[in-house]
Amino acid sequence: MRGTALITGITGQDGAYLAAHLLGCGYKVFGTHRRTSSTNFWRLKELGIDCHPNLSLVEHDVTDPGSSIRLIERSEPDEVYNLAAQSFVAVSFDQPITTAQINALGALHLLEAIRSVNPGIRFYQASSSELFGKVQEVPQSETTPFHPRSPYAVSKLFAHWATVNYRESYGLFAASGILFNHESPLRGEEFVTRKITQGLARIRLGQQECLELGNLDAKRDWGFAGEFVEGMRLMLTAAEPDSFVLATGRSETVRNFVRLASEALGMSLEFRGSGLQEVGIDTATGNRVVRVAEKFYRPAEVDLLIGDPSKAKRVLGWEAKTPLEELARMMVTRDLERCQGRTQ
Ligand code: NDP
Ligand code: GDR
Repeated sequence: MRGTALITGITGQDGAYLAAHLLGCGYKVFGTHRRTSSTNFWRLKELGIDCHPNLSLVEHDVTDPGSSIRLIERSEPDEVYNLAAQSFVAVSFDQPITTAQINALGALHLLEAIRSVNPGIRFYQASSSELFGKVQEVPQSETTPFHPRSPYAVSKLFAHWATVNYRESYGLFAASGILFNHESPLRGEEFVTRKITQGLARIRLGQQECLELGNLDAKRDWGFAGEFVEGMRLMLTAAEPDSFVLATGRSETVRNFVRLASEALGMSLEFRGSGLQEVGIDTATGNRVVRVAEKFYRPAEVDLLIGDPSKAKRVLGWEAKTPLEELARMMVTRDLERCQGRTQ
């Protein structure tokens, strides 16, 4: 047995991949999920780990400080991975306080619980490239100044600095992973890559006419989530706690991701017009399959993210391997299967 890991947010994309990775490495894993009226374990099922003998699922909400202490006392982890978050940037503009309570105070509750119960526990905080926000430097690395552009990013900035502060003040092994966007067939449907792969799969099968998107010019550094979670474990098994950027080093526009996903489906799209008038035409049918809708624009946008992962490569031996073309193909293939009603 490698030790015991506690993952908050195990029902999410990264929580599921991380649990599968740690179980594969021989860990005993405790995963937290929120009390809801219906269970949300579909990702754990897709990865075939929902009934794993070394996985225990426990109810917990990171906004409850007392239950965070009891969680740490009862699970007695060697490593805590704090992935729980209100992770959708767009929603954070409508729900800034809930976002801060979960993302900022939630992390602090866990750090306090670790400090009180067992300061020897190693802590991973899921920080984000959204911290960089307004472009200051290209590519962005651990030394690039932060300029958050959303309530989500502001809340994550608090959690990042709290992690650094508990490392410096109390000597906790507290690591912060500044991860650039990472996607997979298990990505939530509202995030742009999955919205695109699911929408195009439905269009391909005649189940949907058109896909409405917001800012097609935004550029993101997209990697495969299954590889990024391996970097999280490497941060907690490193010699020293530190902050690390995980990224691919390649950035593409949302428009180009639409092109890659449509090519993986055997479709060819041509974009015409600009701004809110821009449309994507299926060259085989002449149909307008992509439209731009103002409601998907954000009050403040992060225009360009491209990461410099060289420190992670040098210190942790981590690097992203899956090209974006392969990631897009993986996602559309799974969405086609789902739309056709096949589970495997
Ligand atoms: P998801 O949105 O897929 O998962 C978030 C998880 O947090 C879900 O399990 C959710 O539970 C849980 N959660 C939400 N609120 C609470 C709460 N109050 N108490 C306990 N759990 C809660 O996100 P990802 O898996 O994509 O991301 C994981 C983490 O990494 C997040 O912190 C995110 O902000 C961060 N991150 C993600 C990146 C990415 O590209 N994916 C990049 C950089 C950072 P429920 O299922 O009940 O909603
Ligand atoms: P992001 O991911 O905000 O980068 O946060 P998202 O996929 O939501 O947006 C990426 C970019 O695409 C643009 N966009 C759209 N986005 C969505 N969701 N829907 C649309 O219709 C649409 N059209 C254009 C957005 O404006 C944006 O520029 C993700 C989350 O996982 C965070 O939790 C994480 O911290 C960061 O990645 C790194």
